[in-house]
Amino acid sequence: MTYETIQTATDGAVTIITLNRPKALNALSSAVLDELIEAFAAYQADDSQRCAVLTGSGDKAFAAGADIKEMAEKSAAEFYAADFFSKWTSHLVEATRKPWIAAVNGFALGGGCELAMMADFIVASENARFGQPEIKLGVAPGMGGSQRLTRAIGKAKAMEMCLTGRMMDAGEAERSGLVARVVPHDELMNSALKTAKTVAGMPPLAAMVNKEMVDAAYETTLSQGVLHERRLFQILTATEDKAEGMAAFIEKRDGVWKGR
Ligand code: CO8
Repeated sequence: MTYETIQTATDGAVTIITLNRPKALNALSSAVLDELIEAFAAYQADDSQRCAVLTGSGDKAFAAGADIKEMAEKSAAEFYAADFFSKWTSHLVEATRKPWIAAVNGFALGGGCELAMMADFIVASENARFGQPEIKLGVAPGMGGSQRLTRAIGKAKAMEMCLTGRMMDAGEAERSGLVARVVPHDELMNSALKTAKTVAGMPPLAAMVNKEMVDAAYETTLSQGVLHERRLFQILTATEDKAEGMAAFIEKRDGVWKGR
């Protein structure tokens, strides 16, 4: 598949998706969204692919936000009629049940920060900068930033960032719980790929279930979440991969996963 605004590649069982508008700091236009939807659907549908990494091209940005030039002329009626921004959540978050990692290589601002937060976790280069500067444009986050940022780093910092538009550097993002790990800039893709290959080497149904369980913690009460976890755990015990995983442990060998 050939794309105009993104690139895709595979490395074994890992799909690499690269936002590819470096001159516009990988701003997220409608064309980018349409292509990302296709790329993520292809990843989800391909049984040979077990983890994905999303990153930005160029040295400067993961994505500097939704495309301001595209949005500047749109009316409120157009935003509302199109339910603008809704497809990000429905396709990249809800429909993508397999794991994916954001490898943030530079600016992740506005929609760029929101897109990174849709990933299962973020690996950041030392150059990464996160922010929700929409207030400076007279607007506010629209792709989940006010909710996911607050859940990730707490009200005080999220409120400060949304109200001032200030950027958070990679070190602060790691200390605050926004990113899983910070690595030297030149090692970002190697490091993200290594992690993705570790995830891709896991039993695929168990990977999906683990993702679903952790995501449930965002949505529900503790007792409901613990019950949901226990039921999913019990269902997983019926898989061939569970029998294989436990046999492999006892026989001191690596498991061979079937995804069923
Ligand atoms: N949209 C479109 N183009 C962009 C964007 C963007 N979000 N960000 C950067 N660009 C373009 C610039 O216009 C410039 O293009 P050109 O060369 O044609 O002038 C090119 O990328 C390089 O950018 P800069 O020259 O600005 O590079 P600097 O190194 O000087 O600055 C910054 C880098 C600080 C990242 C700066 O580009 C910046 O502040 N960008 C915008 C960040 C931002 O505000 N993001 C939030 C966008 S809004 C959003 O995501 C949620 C929805 C908001 C709705 C708004 C409705 C009107």
